[in-house]
Amino acid sequence: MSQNPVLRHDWQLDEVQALYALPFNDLIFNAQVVHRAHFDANEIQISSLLSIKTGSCSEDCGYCPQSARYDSDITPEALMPIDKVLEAAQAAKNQGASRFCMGAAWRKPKDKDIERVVEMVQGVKAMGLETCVTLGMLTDEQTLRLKDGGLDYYNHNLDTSEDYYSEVITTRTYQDRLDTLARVRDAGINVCCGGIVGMGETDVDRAKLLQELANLPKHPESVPINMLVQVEGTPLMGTEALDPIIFIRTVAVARIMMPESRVRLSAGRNNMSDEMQALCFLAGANSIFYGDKLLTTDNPMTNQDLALFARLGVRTGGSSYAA
Ligand code: SAM
Ligand code: DTB
Ligand code: SF4
Repeated sequence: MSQNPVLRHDWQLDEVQALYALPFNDLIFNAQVVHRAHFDANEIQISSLLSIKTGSCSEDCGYCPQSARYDSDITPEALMPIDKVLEAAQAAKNQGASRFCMGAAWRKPKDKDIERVVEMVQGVKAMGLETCVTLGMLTDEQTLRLKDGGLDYYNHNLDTSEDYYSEVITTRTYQDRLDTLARVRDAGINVCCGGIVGMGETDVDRAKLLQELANLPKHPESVPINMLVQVEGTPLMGTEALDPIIFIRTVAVARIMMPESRVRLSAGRNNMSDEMQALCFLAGANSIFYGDKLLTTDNPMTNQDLALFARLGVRTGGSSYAA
């Protein structure tokens, strides 16, 4: 359990729903108060993503263009050579990223994959970047190997509520995800865990997702809130778009429930106006994915993000390493 008395892990569903139901101005005000008590309100942390192994995934996540089961037009690629990964990390650092997140389209990695990923982690860390990987389900031994290799963060999302989960993914269970998250936490690796909204889930599902995240034994250090990126060929293509105000409310409720976590405005920014992103920052988001690509889909161009930050008077920062 967390030692900090401000951090709660006993949220009840009706309390989360009550936050969601606040008048918008009251919700944003409350989120700002919490945000300012824990963070510099004008500073945003930026992470860059790289897909180190793309496509041909055996899982059936209904949102994902990398599943082998769906006919999206991505080109599958084997695990990247280390020099190419380090080149991309250097470019991300030169553009100002403080964390480099490497994603692989695996259900679970093989032990020999872990050795190659550890080499990548060590190379990226040597550049002074924080490291994050997202590789699917892990065994105890693999988790400890990543920790010994110096990994800072592991990303593994709950994605949605336990109730809605089986509508989206059938090839692994919610409990499988919780088990991997517990391994990562127990190994002493920082946890990056959030979800996706706009997948056709209900208000209750969104509240339950946040309840699940905040009631983990320790809040994830990073909480990515993704807006579904609808990709042609995936089952979730054509889902009714989520009201942007509900997305902003989700960010604000996450901020209030997990006061010390970096809430990341994650996938979906390419379809958001500057004004909507500004409202997300006002609601307490203080991290973004930065760089022209997410894993396989487009993200805003870096110069567009830097221009928005300049207009908002936002500074980048938040790394645990010296710049
Ligand atoms: N294969 C690993 C896994 O699923 O755990 C790691 C990579 S996977 C692509 C990482 C996360 O990206 C998923 O858990 C999901 O939350 C997010 N994601 C994937 N496709 C997305 C989409 N179309 N829109 C929004 N988020 C997406
Ligand atoms: C997360 O929560 N979102 C990122 C990262 N963690 C790995 C991935 C978003 C992927 C969006 C679809 C794509 O580009 O393939
Ligand atoms: Fe595979 Fe991850 Fe995509 Fe699911 S989200 S299909 S596990 S790459």
